[in-house]
Amino acid sequence: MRTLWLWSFVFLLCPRADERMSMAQEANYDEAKIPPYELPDLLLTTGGEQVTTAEQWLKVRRPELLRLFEEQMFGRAPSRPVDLHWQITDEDQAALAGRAIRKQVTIYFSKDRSGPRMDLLLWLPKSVSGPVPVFLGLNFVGNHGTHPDPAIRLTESWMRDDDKAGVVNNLATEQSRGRDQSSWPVAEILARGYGLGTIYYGDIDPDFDDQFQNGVHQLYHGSGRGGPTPEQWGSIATWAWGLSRALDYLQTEAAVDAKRVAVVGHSRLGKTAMWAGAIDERFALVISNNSGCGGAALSRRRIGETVQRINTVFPHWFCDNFTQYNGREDELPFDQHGLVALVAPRPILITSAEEDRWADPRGEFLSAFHASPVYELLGQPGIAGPDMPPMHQLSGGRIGYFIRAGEHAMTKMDWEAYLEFADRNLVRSTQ
Ligand code: GTR
Repeated sequence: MRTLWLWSFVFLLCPRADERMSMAQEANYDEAKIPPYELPDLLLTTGGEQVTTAEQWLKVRRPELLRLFEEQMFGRAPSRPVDLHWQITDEDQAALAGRAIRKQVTIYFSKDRSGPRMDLLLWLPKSVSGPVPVFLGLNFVGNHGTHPDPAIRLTESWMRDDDKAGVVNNLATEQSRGRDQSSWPVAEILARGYGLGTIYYGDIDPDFDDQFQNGVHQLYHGSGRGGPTPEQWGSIATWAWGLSRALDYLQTEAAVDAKRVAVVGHSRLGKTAMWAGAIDERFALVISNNSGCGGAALSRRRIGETVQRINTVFPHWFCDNFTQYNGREDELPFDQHGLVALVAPRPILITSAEEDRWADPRGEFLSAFHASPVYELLGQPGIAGPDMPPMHQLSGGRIGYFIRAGEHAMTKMDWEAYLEFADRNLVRSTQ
């Protein structure tokens, strides 16, 4: 089912029929056909120096690796705009039959309120007093698509047409309210004492290749100013930038413990959550769900989606420099275990789905395993061995791993793992 969906999507986006066919034939799912590869040593600097202390990792190797990921893969994003500001447009102290506080906050990226902006939907538990830890994640469907509550504003941003789901002329309609509520079990999250913040990713940057003219890119490119240079932000870095701007707001929200914000995402937004957590150390915990190629999966395994395939079908996701590695994974100065390691010593949870072979569950697990030496250097337990754990069992230490049966999706069962991992790792600070 997912494969069918995926290929119809590819066929729509990909320009030439012969190219499409060759990519379909290219995808490998056979472990025996993985070419031999060697992962770059995380504890070796580009200058050939061995990293043996936590200080060396934090002061030398981490900044170097972060810069490589930035310049060669995701692209550099601007800093916080000076005129960033927000307005609370809705606050209900007795939402969900009195169990929740619901807030809606419009975050403006410039002074001009008719310019680019994003809407944050924030749920806080009523049962807990004092600042609460919060999960923060982008959604695919508009905030109104994450929950049936009629008070949630319908997004006005561009959306991919989908008649059945109630998206017509690239705009959401009432019919799309709550259409993806299974990905966002709000009641369970609140009952466990956590808040949840979510934003439609298309508010920040609509997900199609428009040469960086729309969304927040309007403020930086276009109108004769030229698109991003080869090492400047692609869409994933842009969405991650939006998550940081949401955190800027959350830091001012008294009901939120901004030192305990977990950034979470599924699929392309799982890649985004990882990059957001790597680049912005204010995120206390990172959760990557089915993030696959460009997320948790090791690129050198070339199982399912490859670097060439992702850069061809989604040319706007990464910075232009990343196309140099199409079909040349061995020349990458890093692999995705490095992205996991950039989160260290903060906790990170990688979750996979058994049937999601396109995202290479084993490659996602191996990234977590191969990032472990960095965690251990920093005095934190990683993943103990190279064998995948049994299904439905949260394993690991400060790097967690969880695999469930089923397809590519973010489900209630995944959320149970997130909540358990957060309970173990997102401990209230003593100050
Ligand atoms: C697929 C893409 C994956 C993944 C997925 C998603 O088409 O190949 O990398 O990100 O989309 O975001 O649903």
